[in-house]
Amino acid sequence: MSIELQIQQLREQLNRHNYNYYVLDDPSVPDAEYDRLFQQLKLLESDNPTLITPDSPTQRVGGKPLSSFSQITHELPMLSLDNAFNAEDMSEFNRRIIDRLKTNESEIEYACEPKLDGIAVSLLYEDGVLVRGATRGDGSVGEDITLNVRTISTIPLKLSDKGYPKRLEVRGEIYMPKAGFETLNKRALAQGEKAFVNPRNAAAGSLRQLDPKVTASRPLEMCSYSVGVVEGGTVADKHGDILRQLKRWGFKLNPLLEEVSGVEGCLSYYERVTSLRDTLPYEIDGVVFKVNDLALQKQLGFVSRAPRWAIAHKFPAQEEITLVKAIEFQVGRTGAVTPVARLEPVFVGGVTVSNATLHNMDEVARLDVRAGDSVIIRRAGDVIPQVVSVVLERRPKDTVSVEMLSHCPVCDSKVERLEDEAVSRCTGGLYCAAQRKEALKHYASRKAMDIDGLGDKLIEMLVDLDLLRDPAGLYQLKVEQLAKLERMGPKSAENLVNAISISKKTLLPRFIYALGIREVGEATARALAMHFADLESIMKATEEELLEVSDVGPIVAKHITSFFSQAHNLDVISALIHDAGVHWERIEQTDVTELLLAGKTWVLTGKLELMGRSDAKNHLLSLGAKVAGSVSAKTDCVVAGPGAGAKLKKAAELNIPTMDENQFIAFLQEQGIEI
Ligand code: 5U1
Repeated sequence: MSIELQIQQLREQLNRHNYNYYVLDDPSVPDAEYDRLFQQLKLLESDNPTLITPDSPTQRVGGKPLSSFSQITHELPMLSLDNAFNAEDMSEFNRRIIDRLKTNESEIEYACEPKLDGIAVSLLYEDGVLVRGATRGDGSVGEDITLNVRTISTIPLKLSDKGYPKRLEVRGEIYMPKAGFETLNKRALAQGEKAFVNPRNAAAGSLRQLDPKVTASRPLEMCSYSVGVVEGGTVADKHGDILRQLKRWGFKLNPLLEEVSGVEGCLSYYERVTSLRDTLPYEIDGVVFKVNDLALQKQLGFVSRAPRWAIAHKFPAQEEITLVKAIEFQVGRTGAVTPVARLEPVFVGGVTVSNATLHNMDEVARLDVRAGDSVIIRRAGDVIPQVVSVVLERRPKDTVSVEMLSHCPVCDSKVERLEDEAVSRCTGGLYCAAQRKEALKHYASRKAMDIDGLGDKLIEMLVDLDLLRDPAGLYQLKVEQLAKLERMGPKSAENLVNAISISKKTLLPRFIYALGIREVGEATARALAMHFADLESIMKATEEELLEVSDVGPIVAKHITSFFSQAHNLDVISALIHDAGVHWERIEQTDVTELLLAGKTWVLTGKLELMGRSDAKNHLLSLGAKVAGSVSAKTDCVVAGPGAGAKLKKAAELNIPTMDENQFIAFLQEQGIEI
C-alpha cells in the first residue's frame, strides 16, 4: 500500500474514532488503540513531511505562539438573543410571533436547547475542511482564533459523512465542563496560581491564549447551535433537522434538543431542564427557543441585533454584584470565629442573600475583601452563597483590610489560632454564650435529638435570659417558665415540654452526634456506636482504640478523647443520663464490613411520605450503606418517592435498580428493621 493511502486510511480511522468518542459519546476503541494509531500516523508524517495537511488529526496543535489576534469581519452578523425572565415574557414572545405571521396556526413549533454558559464562536469550513475560527466579538467583527479552536477535540478539522455545503459556517458555544473546571482550578491553586472565577471565564481565558499549546491543555468542548454562511449546497429547512445534520457532519449536539408545540411546550421544557440543571456536566444559564421552520424565521426577520424568531428564557442569575456593608465575626459551636460579610440584600440564584460566610482569614486575604467593597456573589443550586471576587475598580478610597479579632466578640475571651489550623477560635468554651447557643441548637437539631418546636430563636432567648445553660437544662424547663416568654402561650409551652420529654428516648448514634464533638458528624457517630455498642466504652476508649473505627482518623480520635477528658462535658452527660433520663436501646456490636449493604451506595430522592428522609437514611446507614446526594455509575440503588425527577431519570439511563417507598419499607422489614 502506498504511503499516501496508509496516511489517508489512518486519518479516516482516527477521525471516525474521534467522532464516536466526542460526538456520539460511544468510544469504539480503547484509548490505547487510538494512541497507537495516532503515533503511527505521526511517524509516517514526520518521515514524509510533504504529505502533512492542516486537516490531519496530528495538526491540532501546531505553529508558534501569535503576537496578537487578527480581526475577522463576519460575513453574516452573529446575532444575539433577546431574553425572557418569566412565563409572561414567553407568552408575549409567542404572541408577537403569531401576530406578525398572521397565521391561522394556533401553535408554533419551537426547537428547544439548553443555553450553555460559554463563548460564542464561528467556524468556517471550505470543502469540508476547517479553515477559520473566530470569536463573536461585537457581532460584526471578531478575533481570529483558528489555531486555538483547532486544539478542541469536539471541533472536527474535517467534516464527516456527505452532503455538506461547499462553504459552511457553523456557530456554537465553546465551554468548559464543570469537572474540567474543578481540576483546572485545583491544579492552578496547587501551583500557586490564581483560580478562575467560573467555567465561563475559564473558557474565555483559555481561548484568548496567543499560544495554542496553552489552549490545548485546557478541557474545552464545543456544542453547535446554528449555521451562518451556507454556499454551494443547502441545509435542512427546520432548525432541529439542521442540528441533526451537523451531528452527522461531526459536531457535538446537545442531547437535550427537542421540538415542542406552542408556549405551553416551551414552559414545560423550561421546567424539565431547570430540574436537570444541577445534574448536567456543564453550566447553563437558561434555555433557548427558536421557531423551528426556517421559512417562518425568514418571514419574521430581526430587530437591531436579535432575531424575532428566537429567545433565551433565562434562569434567575446565579451571580450578582452587591455592596459589603460590614465584615463581622460569628462564633460557632466549637468556638470557631468566622468572618461574615453583611451584604446589601441582593436577589441571586432565586433567593435574597444578605450574608455570606468568608470561611476564614486565609479566604479574606485571598479575596482581599473589605467593608465598602462591591463584590460578586454567587449562589448556584442549593450551595451556600459565596463571595467570588471583589470589583476592585469600584473600591472606595478609605477602605481598610480586615484583621482577626484578638478577643471574642461575645464573651471577650482570648481568640487563638493554632499553627496548623485555618480557623481562629474563642478560648471561652462553654463560658461563651455564643458557643453555648450553638451547642444547644445542634443538640436539638433534626439529625441529633430532633426536638420539635425548639427553634434557634427560642434557644437564643432562653440562653440570653439565663434560663438555659446546657443540654441537661432543657429537661428542667417548666411549662410556667416557658409560657411567660414572648410569643409563647401555655399550649405551645406544654407542647415544647412534651417534645423535650419525648427526646429522652433516643438512639445511641443520635446521642453521640448530639454531643457536638468536633469533627464527629452523623456517619462517625454511627460508626462509633456500632463499633463500641455502648457509650461507656466510647468514653473510655484510647486514641489507639478509636483509630480502629472505620470512620476515625488521628485528628478525630484526638477530638473525641479531649472531649471526654473535660469535666464539664462529663457532668452534662451524667446529668442527661442520670438526672434527665435520656436513654436508648442497647445495640449489638457490629463489624461494619459484614453488614448487608457494606460498600454499597444508595440515593434517596423525591418525597418519602411514610418515614421521612432522615429515618430512611439512618436505616440505610445502619445496614452499612453510604447515602449519596447524586446518582452516578457508582450508585447501587435509588429509592424514589413522589416528585422524583432528574435523579430517577438518570438512574433509568444508567440502568440502576430503583424502589418506591413501599418496596423500600418491605426491604427494610425483611432485614428485621421495625418501621
Ligand atoms: N443554544 C443556543 N445558544 N445560543 C446562543 N442557541 C443559541 N442561539 C444563539 C445564541 C447567541 O443565537 C441565535 C440567534 C443563532
